[in-house]
Amino acid sequence: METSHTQVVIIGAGPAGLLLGQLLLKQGIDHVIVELRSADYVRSRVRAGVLEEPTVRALEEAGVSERMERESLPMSGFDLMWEDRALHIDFALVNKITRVYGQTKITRDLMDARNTRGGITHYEVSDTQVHDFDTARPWVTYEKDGKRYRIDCDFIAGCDGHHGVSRKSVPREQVQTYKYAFPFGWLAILADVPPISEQVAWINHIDGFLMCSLRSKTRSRYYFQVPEGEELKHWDADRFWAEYRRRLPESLAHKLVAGPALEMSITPLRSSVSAPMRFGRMFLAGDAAHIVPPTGAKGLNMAVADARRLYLGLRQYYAGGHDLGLLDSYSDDSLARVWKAVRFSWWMTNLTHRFSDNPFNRQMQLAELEYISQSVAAQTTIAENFCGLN
Ligand code: FAS
Ligand code: PHB
Repeated sequence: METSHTQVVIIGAGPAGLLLGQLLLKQGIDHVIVELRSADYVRSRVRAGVLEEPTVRALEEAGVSERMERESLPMSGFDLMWEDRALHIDFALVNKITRVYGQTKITRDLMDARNTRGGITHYEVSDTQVHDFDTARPWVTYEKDGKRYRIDCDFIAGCDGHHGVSRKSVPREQVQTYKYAFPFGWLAILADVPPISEQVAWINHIDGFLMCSLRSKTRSRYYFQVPEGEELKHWDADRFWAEYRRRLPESLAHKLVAGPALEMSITPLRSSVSAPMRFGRMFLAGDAAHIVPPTGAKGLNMAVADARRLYLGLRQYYAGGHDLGLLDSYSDDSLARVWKAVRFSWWMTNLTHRFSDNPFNRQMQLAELEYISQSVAAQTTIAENFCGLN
C-alpha cells in the first residue's frame, strides 16, 4: 500500500470540503481531498441557491467571490403567499441582504480556484476508511484504480455528506443523532425560462407547498411538495408545469413560461443532527453532521459556516503553538448555530406545507400567516433567521 503524509485529510469535495480546502490552501496548510465521485459529477450537481451574508463573506475570504459578485442576484427579501394574499418579508428590517447564486456555480468556482492553486484532490476513490481518529496519529485509506493508498495526517475533516463514511465510522455509543422525517418531499425543476418573479416566493397552497426561485433572469428553479415516496420516473416537464401552474396564485400563473427541463429531482424533507461534531482528531462539517429541509435555505449556508469555523481552529493549531483551543470548542460552537438553523427550517416547513387532511392544521397556518402580516416584530424575526444568525 502506497503511504503518504499530510496535515489534514478532507473527505468529500462538496461545498464544505472544497471551501475548507481553499481556506487551507490560502493559509499554506498541507491537505488532500479524497472524493467518491468524478470531478464532472461534482461540478454538475444542482442544489441550493441562496447565500447568507456570512457565506458571501466566507467566499470573499477564500478568494473565490469574483464571479459570485458579478453574476449573483441580490435578494433584499422574499414573498410569503397564501390563498389570495402576498406578504413581502423585507430584509431591510434587519439591514441585511442575501444573494441568489446556484450551489453549482460555487462548486465550480471553488474547483477552478483549487486547480489554479494546485490543490490535491483524488476523485473517484472507493472504499474510503478512517482510522485511529481517537489518537494523535489518525490516518485514512482509500482505493483508486485498483490500488490501495494510506495517508497519515494530523486531522481528518469529514465533509462527506449525509451518506458519507466519516460519521458512520464513529462507534454508535459516542454519537447521538436526532432525526425528524417530514411526510413529503420536493419535486424540483431547473429550466432556461424567465422566472415568474424576481422575488423568491414561498407559497402555501391547500394542495401543498410550492416555491419559485431563480438562477438568473433567464433561468428558473421551481419546486413543489409531493407525497413521501413519490418517484421521479412518474414526472416529466409537461406534468410538472401542469401541476405547478395549477397551484400558482392567479397573480403569478399568467406569467409562467414553461420549457424543457435542464434537471429534475425529488428531495425528501428531513432533519438530522449528529452530536458531537468532533471525535478526537476527526471533525464533521456540513451534511456529514446535519441535514435540514431546504425550506429555510440553510443546508449550503450551514456547510459553509462549519467549514470556515473548522478552518479557524486548524489555522490556530498550525499558527505555531499547536493551540487546540478553537478546535476543542468547534463542536459546541457549531451545534449552537446548527440547532437554530434547524429550528428555522422546521418552522418554515410547518408554516408552508400541507401536513394532513385535518382542516384545523391549515387554520393554524392561516392564523399564523395572518398574524405575521400584521406584525413587524414577526416579520423581523423571520428576516433575521433567514439572513443568518451569528
Ligand atoms: P455534499 O453532500 O454536498 O458533499 C459531500 C461530498 O462527499 C460529495 O461530493 C460526495 O460524493 C462525497 N462523499 C460521500 N461519501 C464519500 C466517501 N465515502 N468518500 C469520499 N467522498 C465521499 N440546501 C439549500 O440550502 N437549499 C436547497 O435548495 C437545497 N437543495 C438540495 C437538493 C438536494 C437534492 C440535496 C441532496 C441537497 C440540497 N440542499 C439544499 C442541501 C445541500 O445544498 C447541502 O447542504 C450541501 O450540499 C452540503 O454540502 P456538503 O456538506 O459539502 O455535502
Ligand atoms: C433555490 O433557489 O434553489 C432555493 C431557494 C430557497 C430555498 C430552497 C432552494 O429555501
